[in-house]
Amino acid sequence: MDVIFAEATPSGRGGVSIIRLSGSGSRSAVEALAGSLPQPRQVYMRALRDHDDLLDHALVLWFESGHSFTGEEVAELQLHGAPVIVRRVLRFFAEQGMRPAEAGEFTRRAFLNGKMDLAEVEGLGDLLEAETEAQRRMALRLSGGELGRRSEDWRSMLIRAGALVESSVDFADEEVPEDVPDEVFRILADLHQQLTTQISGFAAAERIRAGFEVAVIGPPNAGKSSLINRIAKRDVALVSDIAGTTRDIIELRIDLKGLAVTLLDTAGLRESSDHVERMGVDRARQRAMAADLRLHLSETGECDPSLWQEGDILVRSKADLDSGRGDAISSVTGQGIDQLLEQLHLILSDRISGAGLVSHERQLLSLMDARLAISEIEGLPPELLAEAIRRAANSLDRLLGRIGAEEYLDVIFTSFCIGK
Ligand SMILES: Nc1nc2c(ncn2[C@@H]2O[C@H](COP(=O)(O)OP(=O)(O)O)[C@@H](O)[C@H]2O)c(=O)[nH]1
Ligand SMILES: [Mg+2]
Repeated sequence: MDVIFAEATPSGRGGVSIIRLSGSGSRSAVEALAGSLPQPRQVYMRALRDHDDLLDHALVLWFESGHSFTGEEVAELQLHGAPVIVRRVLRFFAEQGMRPAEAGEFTRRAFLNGKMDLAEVEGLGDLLEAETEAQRRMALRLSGGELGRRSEDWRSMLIRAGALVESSVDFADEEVPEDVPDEVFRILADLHQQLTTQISGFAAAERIRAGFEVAVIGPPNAGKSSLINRIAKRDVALVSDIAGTTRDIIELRIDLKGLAVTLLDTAGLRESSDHVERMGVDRARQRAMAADLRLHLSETGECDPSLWQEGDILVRSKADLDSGRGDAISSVTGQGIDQLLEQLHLILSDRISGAGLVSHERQLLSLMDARLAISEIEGLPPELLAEAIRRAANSLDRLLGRIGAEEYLDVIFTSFCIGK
């Protein structure tokens, strides 16, 4: 494989910038700048010279193939974080005939060299995107190979079941077919159960990864935009006493005590003769229905029953206007808003309590295929049973990207940054 290189740190001015190379020849490429680097995995402080031109003093190191992130020979330079230095060093490598890496190409090589399975790759992508504690924790489990280890356990169950089926075929008398041992069905029922647990934990895990959507809805002038702004501690939405001000849906992404939540500010729900406002209201209704939860806000404490779903929250607004509204919130004084966020957090936390490891649709589909293969196997003749076991094992191979990964690779890696 050709040598690829990229800046691994975000481009721009910083304390330190890291450039990384991968492929056979990475070490000598860096040595051409830094002089001899005898030992792998040892950090050297070196002057970098492009011929006679001193470029920088930098820390450099390299990893031998088989002992690096990508599985290939890898070298890394820690430069002073000035764009002009980075530019010169990148240009030097390009002039040596090396190639700038594409987005995610280092990780792609790690996958192709068997350093990571596809679920770990997805976990790494999640980790790089993680914004909240819950996302970070989940991404670390996935990128740390937990699904791969679980999958190995499932595979050994399938291998054991398969061997038992084979032996019942081998020893069967031509005339009297041997029964498939009960243990086969016990193993497969156990596996079926374990897969079901993972599959049922998908929705919650996916919510942690992608975040929850909470729609703030209610009549015009209820104070929806003011509440969003109060939570944002800045003006994200236009506020006015003119009903019908908010028309498009405005999204506010917040970290709710570790959970990623997108709050949606929507057009006030009312009949309107204004064509554009009506479009806004229709859109608000659709988005609100699809959201994970609706926060119904009004001065009166009423809500539109056609939009109410189990688990929604009903809140009265403008507590400061009327001392009788004890349980109401105020976006002017801030009354009740912390409690409201606390309540929201409790409800959403409850929804992720059964979260499993599987948080990507691709992973879910493989598990569902595996489960389907070993469903309704009672009474199957040994050949069909062996076939079902092979299909289940195939699905687990797909889960880890051992087969059928090609169609996913481009999608996964284009969402990675260059340099990862
Ligand atoms: N006194 C008081 N006025 C509020 C409060 N929240 C919003 N308002 C006012 O109510 C009007 C409508 O607010 P807005 O946030 O645009 O409501 P929306 O149409 O539901 O988005 C504006 O004049 C706000 O200043 C509140 O908690 N207390
Ligand atoms: Mg509004």
